[in-house]
Amino acid sequence: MFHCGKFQFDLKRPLVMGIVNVTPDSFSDGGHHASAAAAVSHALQLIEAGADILDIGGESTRPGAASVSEQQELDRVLPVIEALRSCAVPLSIDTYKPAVMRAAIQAGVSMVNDVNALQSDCALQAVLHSDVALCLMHKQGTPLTMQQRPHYENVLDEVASFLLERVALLAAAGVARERIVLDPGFGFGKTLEHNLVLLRDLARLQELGLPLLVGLSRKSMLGALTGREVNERVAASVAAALLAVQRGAAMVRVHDVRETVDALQILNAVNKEQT
Ligand code: PT1
Repeated sequence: MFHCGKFQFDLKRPLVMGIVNVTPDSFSDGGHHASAAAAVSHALQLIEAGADILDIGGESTRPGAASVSEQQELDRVLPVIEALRSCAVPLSIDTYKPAVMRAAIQAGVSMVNDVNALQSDCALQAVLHSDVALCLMHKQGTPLTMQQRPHYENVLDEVASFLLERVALLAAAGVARERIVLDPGFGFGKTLEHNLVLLRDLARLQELGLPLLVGLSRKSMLGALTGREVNERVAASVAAALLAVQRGAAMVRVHDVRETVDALQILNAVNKEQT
């Protein structure tokens, strides 16, 4: 069982997390979704398309992205959370800032998705006395510089031991395992080869015994493999999501919800026949 605020999932089928960006640089049309109203209407479309959960983010963490102030991030995400709080699916806040976590939990989110794995000062305290789910992600470096010279002796071992360490810390603080999902952090301080190794051997991370979340949607890794620009990576993203689920991912974080749901329905039908 995966506990996500007042929601629960048995994880018998993979979950689709729809991405709701409230950042002006997120879309090629120069900030169309920057306004809260546009983000909300985009979010409602993702629910309609079959999203199981929505991940709301007010600061881009893609390579080279600049950080935004706490206040700016709050101004972006809070109106969106408030407008969506009574929608049919749980809301996740994509943030590494403790103040944003606190405000988002107060406003009704069911999950905190932290690319910094709750390593910021006070991040653990911000989530401890709540019932929200927690996504702990691995990264090397910070978004501004992480793609400059990623280096690992063994990327799988290093990602696994980092995540295990973070889980142990949360367990020691009294966080129930049912609240935790783990994410290898595709594209966060990884070369194409590192990303491919992680995806190829994702099943090894399953041995950590917690659900895995995978975010590959439209990432540069897919651009490197296909030669396609970011908005032309839908097919590659769907293929990557399908491969991730086949290798054990419990949840995929995607832009293209409808297409991903369709693909997973085929996989689910085929897998059902096996049992
Ligand atoms: C992710 C993720 C995330 N990715 C989780 N949260 C982003 N849990 C934001 C590129 O290489 O994978 N897991 N929140 C977006 N980050 C990136 C990173 C976007 C790399 C693009 C790239 O293009």
